[in-house]
Order: sequence, then C-alpha cells, then structure tokens
Amino acid sequence: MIHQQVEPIPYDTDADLIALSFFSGFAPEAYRLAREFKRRGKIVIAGGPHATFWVDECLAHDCDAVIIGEAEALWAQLLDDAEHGALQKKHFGQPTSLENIPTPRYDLLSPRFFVRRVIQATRGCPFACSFCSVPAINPGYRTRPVADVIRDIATENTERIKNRKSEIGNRKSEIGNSPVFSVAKFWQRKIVWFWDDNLTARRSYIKELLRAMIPLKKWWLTQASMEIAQDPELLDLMKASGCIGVFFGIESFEKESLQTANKRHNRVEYYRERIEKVHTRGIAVMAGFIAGFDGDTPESIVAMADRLSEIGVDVPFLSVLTPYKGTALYDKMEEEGKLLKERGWQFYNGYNVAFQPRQMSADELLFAHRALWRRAFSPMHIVRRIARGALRLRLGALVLSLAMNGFYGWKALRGNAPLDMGTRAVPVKVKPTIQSLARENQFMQLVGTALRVASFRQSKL
Ligand code: B12
Ligand code: SF4
Repeated sequence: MIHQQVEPIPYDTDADLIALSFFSGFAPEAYRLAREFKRRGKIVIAGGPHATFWVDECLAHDCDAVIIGEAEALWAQLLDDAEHGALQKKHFGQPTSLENIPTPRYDLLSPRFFVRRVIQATRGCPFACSFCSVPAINPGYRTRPVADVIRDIATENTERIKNRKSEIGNRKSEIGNSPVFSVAKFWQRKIVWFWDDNLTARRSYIKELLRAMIPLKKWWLTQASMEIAQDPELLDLMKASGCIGVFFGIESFEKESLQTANKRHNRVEYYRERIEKVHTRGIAVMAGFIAGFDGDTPESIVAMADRLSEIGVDVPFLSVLTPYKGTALYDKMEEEGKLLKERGWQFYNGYNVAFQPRQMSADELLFAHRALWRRAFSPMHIVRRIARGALRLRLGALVLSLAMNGFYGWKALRGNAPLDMGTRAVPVKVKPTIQSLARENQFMQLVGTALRVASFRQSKL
C-alpha cells in the first residue's frame, strides 16, 4: 500500500491490479497514475470520495472499473471478477454493516506515517452541513461493536511486519535507529487517530467505548461537534481514556455564514466557553475554519486569525470553501452559475478557489485566505498558542500542539504557504518576509507574550 505523499510510486510493481483512492483535488494526478499503470498492462480500479461522484469521468481516464460508495461488501467479488476477466465497469456499494470488519492491515503502512493506528468506530454524521459530502458518502449513522474497536486499538500486529523482512529492511533504513526513531516508535504505538465523521454523535455508544479504552492507556484524537462541551461526563471520560486532541469544525465567526452552511449547531457566542471546558481536561482543541462563505469579506477572513486565537484554539486548520459534488453547496452553485468551470480539479484541494464568491473576486478570496494563513501562523500567534498550551494541556496534547504549530509556523516563516494552483506558486502578494513581520510590530507582541508567560509561571511557583 503506497501513499503518494509519503512514498514514491513503484511503477515497476508486479501487482496485477492497481486500486486508486483519491480526493477531488488529486484527481488529475490519479488519472495520470491510471494512464501510467494502464500502459504497463495493469487493471486499474478507482474508488473513494471523488470517484463515487464522477464515475464516467474516471472510466474515461483509464480506469477499468469504479466502486461507487462503500466497498467492503463488493471487494472480494470484484477481485474474483477481475481474475476471471469478467470485470464490470460500475459497482454500486451500499452503506455497509459495520459488524465483523477485520482489523486493518497496519503492517502494510510505511513506517514514515507518523500516526499509523487510524481507526473508525462509526460512520456518518447526523448533521447536514451544506459544504460536506459525508451525508452522501456515508448515509445514516452506524457504529461498530465496541469489542471490535478495542481489538483493533489493542492489536500490536508487528508479527507480519517481521515476516516481511526484505521490504521492512528497506523501509527501516528510511528513519534509521536514531533517537528520533525511538521517539517515533513510541508515538506510533501510543497514538490512536479516529477517522470518524462524528465519533461522539451517539452518547451511549461513545461512553461505552471510552470506558473500555481506559485500560489501554493510549493517547487518542478525533473530530466531534462542539456541543460535547455541555456533557461533563463525556469530557471526563475523554480525559480518562487518554484523549489529547479534538477537532471541531468551527468554520466561521459570521452568523450569516454559519446559516448558509447549515451549521446552526455552531453558536459563536459559546465558542470560547466550550473550548475552555475542553481545556480544563487538558485536551487540545484543533479547529477547522473556512474562508469564502456568502457572509465573508476579505476583512472578516483575515480577522479570523486573531479571533481564533482569542477563543483559545490550539491548532487551526484553514481552508477555502470548495464545492464538492454530493453537497448542497455544489448543487446551489451549479444552479446559480457560480462554479468556475474552467478551473480543473487541482483547484479542489481545499486551498484554492473554484467558484465565484459573493462579496469579492476569486483572487481577492485567495489573497485573503493566504493573508489569514500568514497571520494565523505568524510567530506571534504560534508562540501564543504554544505558551498557552504549556500552561493548560496534558503532555500528549502539548506535544501535538508543539508539533502542529511548529510545522505550520516553520512553513510560514519560510514563505511556504499553499500554492495558487493557477500559477503553481505561492501567491506573490502574500509571501511573508521578516521585514513585513517586523512592520506589523509582531516581534514586540511576541516579546510581550513571552514576558506575560514568564510572569504567569513565576506567580504560580
Ligand atoms: C479522515 C479524513 C481526513 C484525514 C485523512 C485524509 C487522508 N489523506 O486519508 C485528514 C484529517 C488528514 C483529512 C484531510 C483532508 N480532507 Co478529509 N476526510 C476524512 C473523512 C472524515 C474520512 C475518510 C476516511 O478515511 N474514511 C474511512 C474509509 C474507510 O472510507 P473511504 O475513504 O470513504 O473509503 C471507502 C469507500 O469510499 C471505498 N473506497 C475508497 N477508496 C477506494 C478505492 C478503491 C479502488 C475502491 C475499490 C474502493 C474505495 O471503500 C472504502 C470502504 O468502504 C472524510 C469524510 C468521509 N466520510 O469520507 C473526509 C473527506 C474525505 N475529506 C475531504 C477533504 C476535502 C479533505 C481536505 C482536502 C481538507 C482540507 N481543506 O485540507 C484534506 C486533504 C488532506 C490530504 N492531503 O490528504 C473531503 C473530500 C471531498 C472530495 N470530493 O474530495 C471529505 C469527503 C469530507 C468532505 N468535506 O466532504 N481528511
Ligand atoms: S458536522 Fe462535520 S461531518 Fe457532519 S455534516 Fe457537518 S461538516 Fe460534515
């Protein structure tokens, strides 16, 4: 199993069949791979969130077959058909029962994955936000048996790794035996990342799962809705079972934007209070923000950098609104003629603009997003978030905040913001320079933050 962002593609593989899974933003690259493997005589199958909605397009781009929706119930038959030369082009998956799903083959993952143990306990989400394709991809809300989830979390499936000596020999040399290797190993064993759409939606289920997780002594993260902060029992169980980070889709500070996004369950006036409740358990708050809703202006977008800091977010994820097929947003923009149809799939990577925004031009939205990015990951905000974390967060959560803020801060300092897919370069207007950071007086603010932290620490001693 190869993830292209982690390992090079082995074009000379002896595999008979290549299975491609990709998001919309990576469709051009997936089609290039399909062409390359087709040229080498392989059978190419596509599936996942893009292929599910663009079946004919995949078939027109060198894919022999497409799985639409969930694959568990179809995969064995599909392989059988392929082996016997009877492959159908379109395979329609139904929402799968989550009973008896086997433990994932973690041993197939490259050791370069910093988090190896990714897991799903549930599928689906009871909400229906206008920009999100989850309700279309994973309809309903389904849960796996708690015992199965615990089995997967507890599995140390290293046996098979040892048996695959030649391959692992090669891979091990990628990170070697340095102290970094030992820390990475510890982290890989310790961390569990739930890739659920909304893990905490069914309270009785999640509480049962968390109680069962306590003896495993893992550190775990997930995404959830903010109203969990109103359930102290749940928060206590999250702490006891080792939660170090929770991702909230906060999306916006503008009420109109939240309404058009059908995200009425997010209440701006309670953001700070709810984050505070999570922090009292030492858990880090990661949060997603989206630029480009109807209620947004360039000024309101850039202002999010300060506002997200004020409400206490530890790690922000900053995206541009993207109209993915399968969402109400896509249907509305299609109907209103707002989709910029000349823009290819590379504009759907979450950081580019593929539609005509209401209150600004597409370029203004891009520049506003990059200005937001530069400000949110400026030294001032990075230091402030890490310093605050040092006072509030439990160890694993602090490591998470340090690693993520360090990663984004270092990128921002080097001018490494997301590319404008029109020019394949960082938009020139927003390339940060040390001078511009100084001009904004951020250095002085940085010193101010450091002094405040020092005096706070002294007063605590
Ligand atoms: C976990 C997750 C992440 C993780 C991991 C991402 C990764 N690289 O794998 C993180 C947090 C990093 C992430 C980031 C992003 N994500 Co995300 N993410 C998800 C989430 C919640 C679950 C995906 C998942 O793993 N599910 C579990 C597996 C088992 O399900 P599955 O992938 O759907 O696969 C099943 C079927 O689709 C099918 N299948 C899938 N592939 C294939 C291939 C073949 C050959 C076959 C036969 C079958 C098959 O079989 C599987 C079993 O049934 C989905 C929501 C969702 N419900 O899909 C969004 C989702 C996939 N993410 C989305 C987006 C947009 C992003 C970002 C671009 C956001 C951003 N602005 O940065 C980034 C991209 C990061 C990157 N470079 O990869 C969109 C994609 C929409 C689209 N059309 O492209 C989704 C659908 C959410 C949404 N907004 O609608 N994401
Ligand atoms: S709450 Fe999250 S997962 Fe659920 S529909 Fe909204 S954005 Fe999608």
